[in-house]
Amino acid sequence: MACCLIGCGSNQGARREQLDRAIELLGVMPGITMRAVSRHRETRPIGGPPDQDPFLNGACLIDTELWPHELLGVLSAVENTLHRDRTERWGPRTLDLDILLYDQLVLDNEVVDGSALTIPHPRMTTRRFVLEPAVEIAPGLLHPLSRCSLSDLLDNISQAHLHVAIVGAPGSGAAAVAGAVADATLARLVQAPAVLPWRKRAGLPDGGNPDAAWSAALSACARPLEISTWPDDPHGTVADYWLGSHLVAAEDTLSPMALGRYTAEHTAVTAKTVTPHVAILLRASPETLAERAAAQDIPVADLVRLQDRLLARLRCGKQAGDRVPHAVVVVAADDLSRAIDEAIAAVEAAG
Ligand code: A4P
Ligand code: MG
Repeated sequence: MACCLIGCGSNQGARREQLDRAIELLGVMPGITMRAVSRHRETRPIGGPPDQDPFLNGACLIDTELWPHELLGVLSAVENTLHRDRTERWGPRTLDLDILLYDQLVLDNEVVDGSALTIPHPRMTTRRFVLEPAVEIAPGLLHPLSRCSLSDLLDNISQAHLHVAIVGAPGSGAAAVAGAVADATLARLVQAPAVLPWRKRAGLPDGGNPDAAWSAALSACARPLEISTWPDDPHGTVADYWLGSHLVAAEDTLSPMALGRYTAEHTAVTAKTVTPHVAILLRASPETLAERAAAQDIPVADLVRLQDRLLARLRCGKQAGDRVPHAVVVVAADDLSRAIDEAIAAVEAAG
C-alpha cells in the first residue's frame, strides 16, 4: 500500500463541481482509499497561453494498491470522464490530476506503455498553488529529493526576499536565462564576476597556480552574495551562478590534496553567503552538449560529466549539506527561449 499525494486543478467549465466529482470518482476506484481532501483555492494561471482563466487548485491524499503507472492510467481516465482536452501543454483544462508524491519513490521520466512518469512531480517545489493545499492535508510528508517536509518547502518559497540561482554547465545559457527571469520578475540580477576555472584543468594559460585561480574565482563570486552586505530586494534576486557549482567542478578537476584545501576554503567562504532558495538547472541533451563542447574546445565527456554531477548534487537536497537549495527545477536547455519561459514560470509560481 502506497501513500500518494495528488494535485488537482481546473480552469475551464464548472471548476468546483469538476474537482468535487473527480475526488468522488477517485474515492470509489478499486485499489484507492481517499484519506484527506484539501479545500480548493483560486490561483492565477502560471505559464501557458496568455489570458487563461484563473484556476481552482486543491490536493488529496490517497492510499493505493496501484503501481504508479496504473495510478496514472486511473487519473487520466477520470480526467477524460470530465472532458479533459489535451491539445495544448499548460492550456486551459476542465481537470488536471497530477501525481505529486508516491511514497518516497523517485522516477525520472520512466516510460511504460508510451506514458512517461516523473515522481515527485518535477515542478512542485516552487509551486505555491501545489504546496499550499498539500500542506493543508499533509504538512509533514517528506519530499524524497530535497529531504524537506512539504511545510518546509512552502516556507522556503515564502521568504520575503527569494534568492534564485540559475545553474548549468559552461555554455548552458545561464546568463541569458537569469537576465530574462530578472526582467520578468523585477528581481535584482547578480552576474558572475568570474568564470569557473574548470576549463583550465590542462594548465593555466598564464602559467599561474591552479589552486590560486580556484580561490580567486570563489571569493570574487562569493562577494556579491555576502550576507553582511545583502540588500533588501523587494522582488528578490536572481544570480546566473551557484557557488555549489564551483565545488562540484573542483571535485572533478583538482588533485586530492588541492581539493582538500579548496573544500575547507569553500565551506568557510560560502558560510558567509546567502544560499539560494530555488535553483533552476539548465539541462541540455547530449547532442546540444556536443555542439557546445565543440564551440568551447572542451572534450564533450567533460561537459556531460559536469552536468550530471551538478544534477546529482542538486537532487541530493539536504543530504548534500545545508547549502543546497531546497527547491530545484530542471529545465530542458536545448531551446533557449523555451528554457526562459519555463524558468520564468518556475519563479512566478512561487509568488
Ligand atoms: N507526467 C509525467 N509525470 C507526471 C506526474 N507526476 N503526474 C506526464 C501526472 N502526469 C505526469 O500531462 C502531460 C504528461 O505528463 C502526461 O501524459 C503524463 O504522462 P498532461 O496533464 O496531459 O498535460 P499538462 O498538465 O499540460 O502538462 P504538465 O507538464 O503536466 O503540466 P503541469 O506541470 O502539470 O502544469 N497554474 C495554476 N495556477 N494552476 C495549475 O494547476 N497547471 C499547469 C500545468 C500550469 N499552470 C497552472 C496549473
Ligand atoms: Mg498534468
